Amino acid sequence: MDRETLHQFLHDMLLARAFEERAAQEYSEGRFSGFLHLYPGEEAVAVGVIHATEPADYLVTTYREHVHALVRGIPARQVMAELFGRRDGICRGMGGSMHLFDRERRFMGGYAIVGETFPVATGIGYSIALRRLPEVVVCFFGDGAVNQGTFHEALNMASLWKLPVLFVCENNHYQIGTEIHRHSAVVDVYRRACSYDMPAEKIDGMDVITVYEATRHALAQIRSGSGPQLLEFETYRFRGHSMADPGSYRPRAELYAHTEHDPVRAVIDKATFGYPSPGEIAAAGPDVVAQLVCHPSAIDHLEQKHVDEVKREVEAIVEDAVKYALQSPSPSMEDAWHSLYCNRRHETLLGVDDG
Ligand SMILES: Cc1ncc(C[n+]2csc(CCOP(=O)(O)OP(=O)(O)O)c2C)c(N)n1
Ligand SMILES: [Mg+2]
Repeated sequence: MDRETLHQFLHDMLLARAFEERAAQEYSEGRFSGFLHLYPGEEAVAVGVIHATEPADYLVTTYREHVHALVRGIPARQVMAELFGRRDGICRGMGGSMHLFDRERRFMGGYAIVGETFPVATGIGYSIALRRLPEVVVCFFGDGAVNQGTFHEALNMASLWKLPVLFVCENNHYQIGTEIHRHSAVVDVYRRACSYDMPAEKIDGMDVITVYEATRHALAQIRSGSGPQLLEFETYRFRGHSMADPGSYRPRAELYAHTEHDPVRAVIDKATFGYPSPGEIAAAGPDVVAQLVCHPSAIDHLEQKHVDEVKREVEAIVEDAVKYALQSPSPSMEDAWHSLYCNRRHETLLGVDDG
């Protein structure tokens, strides 16, 4: 792992956490409303997966997607303004938290309906295959989506036609308050893929470097034309399902056990992990040296002062994003008419001519 990539991971993981915590604060103080599903605890999945993609690859995500949008390169200002429902948001304030969309960056949404991402991604995969392009579509979904019919229909079709789709399960073990073993007969999501003869693997979703490497490997195979794959990342959300959910159904001990594996702290530890002194190596013996050589961050570590710098940097980005959102006006009725789908030129489905 080179220094630049490690630095970028660290930056994006810290930005993800800071952005979401600030969104929670702004929401609690009443600066915006609607549904708000946050991502703390799951950052390594979006950061690792999306960094492994190419800019020409498409992403289809769920309603828990602010971090995916940020990692894809949508400026924090435009994501925050969208949460606030303001005109300068990425969807001009008319999508909100759950419906971020940016065609230019091939960020194809933000979907609120559980299981909705499967057919959308499969359709995009079909269009890529028809045009024989070296592109892939990444389809994010939660563990709670795998009992929807769309999951099975899409996996079957993608496998049958060898479509370039990477199905990414963010398995945080809960579908709102229902734990996975209460909603699924098979709790290892990756095992479902064998029904459709699709290669699949379960991966530690709390380690951004592991996520990145596994995704790169899968994407290279898919790009070479071998057909779709499924990766199940085991992760955990540190907050409730949404801001309306205190998450009281989870035992405290379970939450604490998972926060011990905080992916943001893990990436800081990896990034700042340096070589031990010659004396420490001599005292530790040859096994530890072998382990260090294999350690991805042993190649080029960062110093604590770099981490502090990045923390200040992301705090400034988030602060600026909130200021930007607050100064942006709400969309007008005219903006709303312009955003309506038209069935004919100048004629909206509601029959109002916007000129
Ligand atoms: C078709 C449908 N049914 C029910 C809901 C209500 N709902 C919203 S989120 C959710 C849980 C989904 O859990 P999961 O897929 O594991 O994603 P997570 O929230 O854990 O990221 C449900 C049931 C919905 N949005 N769509
Ligand atoms: Mg879930």
